[in-house]
Amino acid sequence: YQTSFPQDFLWGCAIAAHQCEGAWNEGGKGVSTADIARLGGIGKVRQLDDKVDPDVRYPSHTGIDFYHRWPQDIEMLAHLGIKCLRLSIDWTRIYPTGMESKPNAEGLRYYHALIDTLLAHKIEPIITISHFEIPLVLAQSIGAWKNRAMIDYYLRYCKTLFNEFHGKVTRWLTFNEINHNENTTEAAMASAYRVSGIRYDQEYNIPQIAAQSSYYMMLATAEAVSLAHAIDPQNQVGCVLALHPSYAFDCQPETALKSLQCLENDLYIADTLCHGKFPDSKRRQLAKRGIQLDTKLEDDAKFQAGTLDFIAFNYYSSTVCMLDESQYPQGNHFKGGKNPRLPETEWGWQIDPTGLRYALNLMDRRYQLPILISENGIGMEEQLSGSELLDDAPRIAYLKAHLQALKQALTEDQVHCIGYCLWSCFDLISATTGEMRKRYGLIYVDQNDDGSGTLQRSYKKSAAWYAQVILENGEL
Ligand code: BGP
Repeated sequence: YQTSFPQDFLWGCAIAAHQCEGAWNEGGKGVSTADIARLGGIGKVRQLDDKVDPDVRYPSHTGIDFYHRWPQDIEMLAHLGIKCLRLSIDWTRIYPTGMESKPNAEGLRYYHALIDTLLAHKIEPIITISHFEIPLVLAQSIGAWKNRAMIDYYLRYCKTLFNEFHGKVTRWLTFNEINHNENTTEAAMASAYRVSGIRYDQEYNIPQIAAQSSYYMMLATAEAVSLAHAIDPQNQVGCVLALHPSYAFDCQPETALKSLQCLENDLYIADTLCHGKFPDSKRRQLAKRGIQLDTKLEDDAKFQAGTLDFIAFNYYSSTVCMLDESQYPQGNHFKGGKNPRLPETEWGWQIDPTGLRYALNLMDRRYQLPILISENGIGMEEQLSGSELLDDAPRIAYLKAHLQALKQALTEDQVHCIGYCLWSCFDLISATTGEMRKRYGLIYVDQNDDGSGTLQRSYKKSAAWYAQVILENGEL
């Protein structure tokens, strides 16, 4: 049994291409759905354009210039002693429109160089295949994941990656926050769009389209697992969930029931991917709501053959379930109410380390698969003054409390967790708001919302703290 963190525990960080790379039209890259998302402004969700407007500054177009600065950036990470870096490959660097028959050699060269450098530093690359960006041409011509044809385009892209990085990468993640595709409340529609490339604001039968597109993404995941195993039996494939435990607000049994139903509804995707079967109850529930899925007989065998090797989840906050949803705060990123017992960040994300332990227990018992915490961290407004080391004590406190909860899950609950990817090593573009002002990094990046920064990097105090945690293998 476990008495501490395992020796081979994957201490790491996570980033995503469109939030850091920039160079949106270099190296033969095509335009992605992320490249038309405007800056939302202070705490505001980003709005989408139909095409790139030359008069607008889109945050993904410059990011933090990782595309040009990665050699120094990796060097800085290597000093922290991290064991893995979860990074995404931008689909449009490999297939600019998603529809080409041959991949873009320049895009592949870039990722080869990056991955080779990580390996040279003994940092394992864990690759997210689709992290909130899809070739815009695919989104606009075939409706992205609304269309079954997406599966073939996605698998063509996957096959290229599995073949190219054979022997270099063995851990893969098919989608980031796949379950967010069904979070189609008005406030969260943009995050659903990020996952599936579907303009829910322009759809009239949202429940049908959300269920159908999730079905196709699940099928694509199962097929990607089988493909990855066929190309290299060493390959391990997971998929990332967004997990935010939803506690019943009061002691009413009805609230507890509703909270259970919300959870079940959120987890049916992971159930399908881990158990290899689309749940019968979900099928009946959909039918009752008049939702007919486009399914094929052979799909069932594909689900069965392509179950995940491990499960991954991002955890930032818990939320509360209330019977009266009109009490939910407007514009809340997480569907739910506020927990009066918990503090929150400047962006209203409630801080709950026990929620991480809760999520770990839930995943472990339900799926009995190795778990990767694929993201966890805190977004804060921070200002660097002169050459002083930025003292981000609240971040250290946040991380420490969450790592303590993780340790309890490992040692007291005997949960099987293989790694922790901190979001993030660098300050980068916020996915929901597009802001730079919402900083997550262990490393400060001098970049502003208007793009006026010098892009210079400097360690914050949390960087040295995390390096020490890694050195002591989690002895806090
Ligand atoms: C997760 C995303 C990340 C990241 C993080 C923080 O949902 O997977 O891409 O951005 O949230 O969110 P934000 O940047 O919106 O604060």
